[in-house]
Amino acid sequence: MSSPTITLYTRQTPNGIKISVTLAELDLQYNVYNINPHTQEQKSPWFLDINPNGRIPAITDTHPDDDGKEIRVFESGSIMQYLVERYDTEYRISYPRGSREYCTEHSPYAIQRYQDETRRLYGVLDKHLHDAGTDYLVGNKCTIADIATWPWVTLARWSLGGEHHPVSPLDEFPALKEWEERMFKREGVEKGRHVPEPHQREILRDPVKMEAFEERGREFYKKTADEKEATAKANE
Ligand SMILES: N[C@@H](CCC(=O)N[C@@H](CS)C(=O)NCC(=O)O)C(=O)O
Repeated sequence: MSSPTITLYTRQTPNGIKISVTLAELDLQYNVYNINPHTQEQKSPWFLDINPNGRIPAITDTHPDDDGKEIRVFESGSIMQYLVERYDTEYRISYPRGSREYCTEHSPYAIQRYQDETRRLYGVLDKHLHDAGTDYLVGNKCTIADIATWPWVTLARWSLGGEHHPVSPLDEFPALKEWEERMFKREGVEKGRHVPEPHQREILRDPVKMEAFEERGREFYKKTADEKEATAKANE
């Protein structure tokens, strides 16, 4: 088998696994580079050459049809679009073109605003799935629309407020909950969701693991804030 032409630069986040799930659903071989956020590797010059926006995910692809030229793509939506346009020739997770079909300061206002918005969007998805009566967001096959959405829905407990929320936050959205589980059972989702580290779905469903997970997050953001303060003081 020839070596993969695609390298995925990522870490374990919802935007990151959109891409690893897409790659898995398309049965594509690829290399993985695990970006280290603790050293701000996503802002390092070599990575900014790939994504000037300094965020993951990003991919590079050196496809034989491009005469050995490396293609660089960033923004999860654009990457998914690139992958299906180039590699989903049988429209397994897409449709033909033209067819129908965080902050270191605690801000209660911002948190409330985004949690309310998330709840509203879950409601929109739930109603759509209920009214359409389809297995997936667009028809009865899993497409990139489902893959882009699932990573954010499966982490609902986190998006809606962690420890302040019941263990099954999707209970109020029955059609969405059913769809989340249907997606979860897909082989490609299972294969892609653990890249480059184990996925957090199980952690968020276990109150003890959840507390440890949140504590790690609090420590990380405190350390970042302390470092920022120390740098500001040193520059005074
Ligand atoms: N709109 C972008 C969002 C990318 C994004 O926010 N990535 C986060 C991880 S999910 C990141 O790299 N954060 C680190 C930083 O902002 O420095 C996409 O969909 O790709």
